Amino acid sequence: MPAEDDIVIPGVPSAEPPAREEPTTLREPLPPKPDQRGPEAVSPTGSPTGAPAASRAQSGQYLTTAQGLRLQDTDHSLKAGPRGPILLQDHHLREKITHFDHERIPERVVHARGAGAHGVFRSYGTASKVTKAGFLAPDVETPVFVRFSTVLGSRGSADAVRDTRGFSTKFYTDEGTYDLVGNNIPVFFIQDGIKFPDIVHAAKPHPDREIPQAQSAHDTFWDFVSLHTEAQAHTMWNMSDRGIPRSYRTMEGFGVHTFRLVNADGDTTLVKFHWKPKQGVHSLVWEESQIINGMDPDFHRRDLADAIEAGAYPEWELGIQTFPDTEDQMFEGIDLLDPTKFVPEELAPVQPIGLMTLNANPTNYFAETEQVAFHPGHLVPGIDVTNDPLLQVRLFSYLDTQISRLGGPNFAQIPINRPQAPVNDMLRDGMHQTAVHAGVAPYRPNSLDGGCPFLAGQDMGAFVDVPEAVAESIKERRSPASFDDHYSQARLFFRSLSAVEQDHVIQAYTFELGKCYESAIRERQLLALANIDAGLCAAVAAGLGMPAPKASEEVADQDPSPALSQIGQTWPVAGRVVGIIADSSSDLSQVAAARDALDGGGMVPLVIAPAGGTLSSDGVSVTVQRTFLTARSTEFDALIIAGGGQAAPDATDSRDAKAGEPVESPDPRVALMVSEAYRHAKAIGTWGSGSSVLAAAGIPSGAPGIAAGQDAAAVTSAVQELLAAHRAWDRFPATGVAAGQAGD
Ligand code: HDE
Repeated sequence: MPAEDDIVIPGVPSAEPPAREEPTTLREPLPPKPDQRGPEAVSPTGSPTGAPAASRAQSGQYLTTAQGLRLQDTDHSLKAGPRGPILLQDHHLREKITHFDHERIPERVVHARGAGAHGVFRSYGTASKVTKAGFLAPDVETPVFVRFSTVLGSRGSADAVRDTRGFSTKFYTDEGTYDLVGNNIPVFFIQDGIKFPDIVHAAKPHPDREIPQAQSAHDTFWDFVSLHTEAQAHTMWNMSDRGIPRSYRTMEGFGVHTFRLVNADGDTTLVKFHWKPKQGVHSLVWEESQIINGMDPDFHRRDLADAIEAGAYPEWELGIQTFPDTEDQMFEGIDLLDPTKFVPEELAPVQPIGLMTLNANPTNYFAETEQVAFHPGHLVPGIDVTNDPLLQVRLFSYLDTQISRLGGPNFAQIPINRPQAPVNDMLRDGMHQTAVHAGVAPYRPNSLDGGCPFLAGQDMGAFVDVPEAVAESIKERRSPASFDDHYSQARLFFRSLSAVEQDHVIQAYTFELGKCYESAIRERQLLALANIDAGLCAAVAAGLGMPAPKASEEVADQDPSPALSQIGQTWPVAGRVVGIIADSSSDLSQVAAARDALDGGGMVPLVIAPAGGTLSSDGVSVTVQRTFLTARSTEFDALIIAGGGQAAPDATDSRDAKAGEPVESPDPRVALMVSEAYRHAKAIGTWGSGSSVLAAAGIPSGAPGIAAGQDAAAVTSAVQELLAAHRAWDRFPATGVAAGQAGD
């Protein structure tokens, strides 16, 4: 058996363990951790510099000013005597404080809270028939940077809120940077970008009290979506389990809009982009996400970084749904220019075109994740936009917002934003110019700079706008009639879910509307639900204690899309977190063996014990990562109970309120942890005295998702198998609704 110290638990803060004494030996700054990477060393104009990766990090052994002047003291201001006033002359003090005063930049208007990672995209070449994009040719590898985000919350808000998630990918291709700026939900709230400020104002905290933070469960949000019923389809996805993903690693991603691909012959194809997580699509349950937001507001950020640090590199397959580029831009009755509509996979299969692997954490959050600037208009030859009125407004918005967020027009020169293709753009000067442009003739044509730069032809990699015909028309503010269907896809989505997922949707609407103050808003939203599904409407109305209204519109039924359900398959378990509850009475060789087996399977095993330090007996010792005080069930995807029988000395409500009244056995925090895991449909394994903890937590023996036995190895592998199915949903009988029946 390997020594248990071989197991590396992610979360180590720096490249070397610290010494207990303050270090005094001169040395160069520590390198980044092995799991970290920074932006490529390219110049502001995209040329490879050949500089080492760490060339942008701090250098030298001594503390200096920003001008490189060595300093002797940074803890005392220059004063007139030890008790005297501080002198204006103290340049180091003023520089330090002035820089600090300006450390923050405006956060993103939306998607302010995010987490990023570096990676690589390898193309299968299967898209070559429909696009000439070089990075989609066979076996081309392209560096990428991805930023995931929530939409509503501010920069410091909690991760596990109910919300849409952003999924933005920057491909540093040889032909210029391509950005795919998508979400984890394939439809959007509004059909025309002119309403974006309105939906965002409605969804953000109320302007008077600035509450609630990062939530849609409030009056202004539901006021908007019940008045603009085109928002009902997206809202339905948000109220489903998709609104509370387990991890950024377990989310699908969608380009949302229809894009236009162009191949080498100039033929065009309409497409929708999909990211399919190799880890499977997996969500939290609502109580779990509420606890997480208090226990660990950084849950998703930590999860992504830990998984990468542990070598469990998350992967997504990029896929496309393709549609003929017809004049009406419709497919099977679905308007491809309406961003509130998606195309079920059963009608147009998602064809895989490449694999993305995220394999390095950023070295510096601010430099990379905060300063990265995406734009749906960053295109490459072979990928073009369509006239989707939401996309058209985005094409304006992103460039505009970066100018104020990143302090001027030169944000493309920030290292994370630098293209890895030569840039010769004739854009000059401006705030924070870091290029040193040569020559005298930044205009075209010129003769003084030798005519440089030249225009490229189509055969030299130039981007050529697709010469799309624009129908003769009148100038007007109006949407096409096909945009009037606001309910059929919300119905399609709801009716495609399994009964347990439908129960979650009912719970989410009932919770959110239950948080609204105004009954008129609740009534209006119930009217929308009546048009979507009478059973759903009746169940939510019952929870609100309100009458269920009748449908007011005839809504077309569509075939359900089984691909929309997240349940019923198995997925890889790498990166999943398993808590092992143990104490000094546990058989530690079994605990160590379980840790090794889980670690060997790519999971992260964390030992939870009455106190920190090490558990030792019979010559075996096991390092403790969590204690009954610090642990909460929400950190773990599964629990193994290998002890925890006796209450620890701090198991009293005066020392840890969650212990409640003192009891002798088991420790009440263990019983709480296990009962929460049970309620959240998580796998639980037990051996030895562990089964008594199950009984104390009120868990029936033989319940689904429980692996109990005397053989620790068999229990561990059974837990691993249960984890592969994500949750034991059959633990609780699902009600769902008899779609369209109840309430009729
Ligand atoms: Fe965005 N959006 N958006 N959006 N969006 C921004 O750009 C905007 C929309 C999305 O990780 C902002 O750099 C308008 C759809 C993501 O840095 C801003 C409209 C989709 C991110 C902006 C939309 C998105 C943003 C804020 C309606 C999914 C985070 C800061 C026309 C396809 C990118 C910034 C990151 C960010 C505007 C609608 C996704 C204000 C006007 C639809 C993932 O420019």
